[in-house]
Amino acid sequence: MTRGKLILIEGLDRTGKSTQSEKIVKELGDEVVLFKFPERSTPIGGLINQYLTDRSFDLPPQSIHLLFSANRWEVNAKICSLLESGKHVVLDRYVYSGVAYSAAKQIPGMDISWCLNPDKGLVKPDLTLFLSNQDSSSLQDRDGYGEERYEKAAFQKKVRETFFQVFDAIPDDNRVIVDVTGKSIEQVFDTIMPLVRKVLGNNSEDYLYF
Ligand code: NYM
Ligand code: MG
Repeated sequence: MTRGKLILIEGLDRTGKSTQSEKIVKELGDEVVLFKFPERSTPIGGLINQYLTDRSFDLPPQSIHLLFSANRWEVNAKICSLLESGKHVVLDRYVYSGVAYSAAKQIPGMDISWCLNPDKGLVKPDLTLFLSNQDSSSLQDRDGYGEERYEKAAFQKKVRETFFQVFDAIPDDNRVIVDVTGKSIEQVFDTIMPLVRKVLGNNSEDYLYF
C-alpha cells in the first residue's frame, strides 16, 4: 500500500484556510482526514486557547511558542499512523504558522532558526498551499475578526512579511503561493483542487522532514 499524502493549507488569519480545507475534505470524502492547528481540544491546546482568547492569561513569547510546537507533537503520532495506513491528511496551519507568528514578534534571540528548532523532525507536507491575500483592508471587515490575540491589522502585516522570510529560510519545492486577493471561495477552490489531485496521484514513498 502507498502511504497517504500530507497537504497543508497555510496563510494569515481570515484568508479562507478553514473553508478551503473543509471543501477539500468534502470533495475527497473518507480517504482524507482533516486536522486544524492549534488543536485546541488537547491538554496543551487548552492552554493555547486560553492564551489566544483571554488577555489576562499571559505567557512569555518563548513559552507560548514552545506550546504551539508541543501541540503539533501531541498530534504527530496520529498523523503519521494515518499516513502509514494510506489515508491522506489535510492540515489547516502547521509549522510555517508556528515560525511566522512567533518570529514576527521580533523578540531578541527568537529568530526564525530558534523558532523552527522545536518543530524539527515533524513530517514536511507533500504540498503546501499558502493562501495569500494582498488586500489587508479585508482583514478588518469580517465577522469576529479582532477577537483573538494576533488578529490586529498591524501585526498581521508583520506576520505576512515574516511568512515570506520563513519561506526563504526553509527550502520547500512543494510549496505554492496562491493569490486569493479578490477571489471567490469557488475560484480559489478551482485553483487549488487540481494541485491537490496531482499530489495525491504521486506514488512517492519517502517522507520529508522539517
Ligand atoms: N498560531 C497558530 C501561532 O501563533 N502559532 C502556531 O503554531 C499556530 C498553529 O494561532 N492567529 C496562531 C495563528 C492564529 C491563532 O489559529 C489561532 P486559528 O487558525 O485562527 O484558529
Ligand atoms: Mg484566527
